[in-house]
Amino acid sequence: MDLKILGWNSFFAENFVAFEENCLHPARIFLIQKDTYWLFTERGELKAKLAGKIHYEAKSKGDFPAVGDWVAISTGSDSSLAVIQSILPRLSSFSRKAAGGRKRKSGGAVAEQVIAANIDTIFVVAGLDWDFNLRRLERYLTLIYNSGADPVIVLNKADLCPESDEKVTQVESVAFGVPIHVVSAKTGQGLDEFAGYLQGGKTVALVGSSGVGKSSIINGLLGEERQEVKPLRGSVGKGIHTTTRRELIFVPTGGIIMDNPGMREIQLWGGEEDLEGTFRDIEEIALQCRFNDCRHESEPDCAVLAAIENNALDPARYNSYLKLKRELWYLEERKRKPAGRIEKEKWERYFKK
Ligand SMILES: Nc1nc2c(ncn2[C@@H]2O[C@H](COP(=O)(O)OP(=O)(O)OP(=O)(O)O)[C@@H](O)[C@H]2O)c(=O)[nH]1
Ligand SMILES: [Mg+2]
Ligand SMILES: [Zn+2]
Repeated sequence: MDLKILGWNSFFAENFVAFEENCLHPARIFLIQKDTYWLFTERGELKAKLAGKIHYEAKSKGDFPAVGDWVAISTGSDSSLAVIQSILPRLSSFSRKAAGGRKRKSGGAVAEQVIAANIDTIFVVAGLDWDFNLRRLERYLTLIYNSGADPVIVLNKADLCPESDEKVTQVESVAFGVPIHVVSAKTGQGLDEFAGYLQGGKTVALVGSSGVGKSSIINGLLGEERQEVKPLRGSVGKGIHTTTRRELIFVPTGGIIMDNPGMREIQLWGGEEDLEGTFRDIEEIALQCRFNDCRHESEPDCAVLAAIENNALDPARYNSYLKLKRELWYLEERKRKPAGRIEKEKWERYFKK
């Protein structure tokens, strides 16, 4: 396989020089099954294990390879089982906070879960039927702005919703400058618009709730029923995932596409600065606040609160902004301190008032 078609570029080549001297080969992970890593390489597909060194040195989940990662591998004499010796730096990484924090009440460290690495464009797929939620879109966009990939919004199932214009307008009001495509995996409407993102060497990923039609869109683009799709009579929207693995798939007309299981928990990972992209309108209004560090909660001469008063800003969007901001703040704090201490300090502050 030609590495360029796999997404190889000068960034990875520069970072690979040192490994090349050690006779290692470049490879890209397209699937992970437990401890087995499936790779695309110049010589075709290979199976690999992780070198013990990566296990020892990993400080958190985020230090392990993810689907989409470029890695440096050594191949044994029989070259059937390769060993991943190192992960190349990522051009982008789509991450969320690892789920399962609730059990660790005592406050373990927060961990990053890298869902996909080196993705150029992330498509947030929403259904024009039941799965339509602007607040969830804001959450996805915030994660994508943190990832370094470009966001695109795909509104699927256009065949079920003849009045899509109004929904497009609603989406436009929360996603500034983000391309929006109205498609139907069922009729094929709009699928040709994907071609622009899927040129050779480009990797795109589809994310969104279960049942919105991610796998159906991929099948439509491939022209074959490669991905399993939820049977029609199945209870759509009950949170049962049809797709259970993340995988990179070659599109015959060019590019690589990644299918994902539906995401139930979209726990933010990133910093408050990621909100700037998602809430450009609010950030712009905030330039008029009296205080530079205005939190837009109760400060005098707050332009954001004034905008809500004047019906220039939707209170639901404002609340979503505050909620995501608090979440990111809390995440920052937890990266530095255990959860128990943050709670304690919060109460101490409360009683001092
Ligand atoms: N009417 C209509 N139905 C669609 C369309 N796209 C997908 N569906 C149906 O929606 C259901 C869910 O589609 P999937 O492709 O399995 O959804 P998914 O997003 O991959 O779901 P998970 O793999 O669980 O995350 C299936 O019954 C599809 O046939 C569409 O454009 N129009
Ligand atoms: Mg699927
Ligand atoms: Zn303000």
